[in-house]
Amino acid sequence: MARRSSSSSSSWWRLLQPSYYLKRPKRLAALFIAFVCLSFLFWDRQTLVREHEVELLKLKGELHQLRVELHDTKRRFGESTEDLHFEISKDKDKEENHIQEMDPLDMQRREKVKEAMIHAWTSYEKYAWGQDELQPQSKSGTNSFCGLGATIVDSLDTLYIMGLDKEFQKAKEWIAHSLDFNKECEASVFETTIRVVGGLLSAYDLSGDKLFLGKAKEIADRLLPAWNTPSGIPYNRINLASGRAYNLGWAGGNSILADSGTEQLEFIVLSERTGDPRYQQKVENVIDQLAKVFPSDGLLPIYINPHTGQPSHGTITFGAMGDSFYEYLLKVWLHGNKTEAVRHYRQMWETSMKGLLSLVKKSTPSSFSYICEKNGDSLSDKMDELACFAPGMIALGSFGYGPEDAAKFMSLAKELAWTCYNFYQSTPTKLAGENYYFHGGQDMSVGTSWNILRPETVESLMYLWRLTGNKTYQEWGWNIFQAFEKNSRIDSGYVGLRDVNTGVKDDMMQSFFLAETLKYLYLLFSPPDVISFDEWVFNTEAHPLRITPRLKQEIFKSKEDVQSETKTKSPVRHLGRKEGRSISH
Ligand code: DMJ
Repeated sequence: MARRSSSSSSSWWRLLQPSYYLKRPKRLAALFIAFVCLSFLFWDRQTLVREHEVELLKLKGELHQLRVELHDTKRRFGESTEDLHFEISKDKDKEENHIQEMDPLDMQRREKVKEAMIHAWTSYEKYAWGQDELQPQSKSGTNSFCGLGATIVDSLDTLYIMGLDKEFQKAKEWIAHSLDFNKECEASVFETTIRVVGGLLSAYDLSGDKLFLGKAKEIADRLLPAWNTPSGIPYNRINLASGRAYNLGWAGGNSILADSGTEQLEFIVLSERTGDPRYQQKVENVIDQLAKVFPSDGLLPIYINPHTGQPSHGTITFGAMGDSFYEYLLKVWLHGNKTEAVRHYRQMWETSMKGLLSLVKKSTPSSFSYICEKNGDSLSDKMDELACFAPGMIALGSFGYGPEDAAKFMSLAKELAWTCYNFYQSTPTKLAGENYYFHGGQDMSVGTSWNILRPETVESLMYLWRLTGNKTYQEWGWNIFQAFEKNSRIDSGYVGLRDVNTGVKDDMMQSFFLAETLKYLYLLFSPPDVISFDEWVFNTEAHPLRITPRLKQEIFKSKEDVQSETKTKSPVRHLGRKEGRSISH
């Protein structure tokens, strides 16, 4: 018996030896026929699967179309369409992932990013559930945002967009039963708005679940007293339980520009979704006050006096403490559908862009464009990685200009993105430091050398890829992702680096890594229709908020405004991937 089985296995083995077929035409022919038959069987099966997939997609498309028609019919007959509206958008966003013909390489990369999100999320779930952030090396949690479960709230929309439904449901349950805002704790108005209010509103806009809207309103109500200052420029800290608001001593009692000018998007959306105008009024008043003191170059120092509303002292910068004020001027305009009601935001943004041009210099010897900071009258050759959101913002805003300016700004956006990418490429770990100095003849050199998993550069790459169609930006993003995988991934999550030169790790997984860095990377490898720029605007923490149809917006406008309203320039045009041009870098 044993001999028979060993002789039969040796005869099978002979079939695999080339010598078995040498000078034996019949055996060769049999082999060839077997090969053709197997290939046919395989091909046939693949074709069947593909045909089924196409059929399925067609049916889903038809279903979607029927829902849209039902939605229109209901609207025409004056019935509520709210539930249906969200049903449609949910299905649409999910299906678009599949409907688009995805490049297999993009698909593979997107899966890797999704896997990174699962790793980050499950690590947080295991070691820090319910706390603000995970400390992966200590395998414990820490509360830097008053214990509001910042990682959970910040991750909601990323989980939703990636289709991680089970995880999204668990996060939702926690928000329903354990998220408590009544905390005797000093919170940052800015951080709480962009992460918590923004995260909850985005989850509401994506899922339609009213739980999120209710919670967003609850925390925003606790933040509102911060705007009760003589000028209406908010205090930047607030006690969540008592509502006592104040500014920090190190800022000399001043309010910080970015902290005061980065609540507009979230609070306007909250007013629109709830029908309560108070939130919108508070934050729009801030812009009205700043418009009164806005300089001709549109550049404000980082400190503003909340009593007088006057710019105080401090650096002018597109980096820390200045950055998102400029970002929101553009984004409120986009979110308001570029209508007359929000025209002044665009005007202020364009003025600031003139100012930005006056800060741009080129390094030697390699001609990297960079954005200087300004102290008094002198420029300092320093740029934060935080300012690397600017290439994306400039590219996004370039479409509102006439052709000549649009080309000029788009080309500046590309140059700055190249610089930011080189912030990463120029270090031994291929991860960027916190800021860079430019010295004559030496191009860039790292200043503060930590990396805390920040998103700004991949954010800009996502915008540039979508707006130019150039796949080079995807390659750059992929290289950055791989550097995170190599240096920052450990068994219990992702950590930052204390030093990008040595690779020494820190002990913190920032919530914006899940909210922003991984989301922007995921979208970098997704079809541009997934959270399309035509329908969504990202807040500064990467939470997409739905662009509001004009009719709803008019609730808060005066009659005169509505009458004089005209649509401004043509909508942003998003290039298809094939339309992209090659870039010289
Ligand atoms: C985020 O909280 C936001 O992007 C903010 O605008 C700037 N800082 C971090 C990410 O670096």
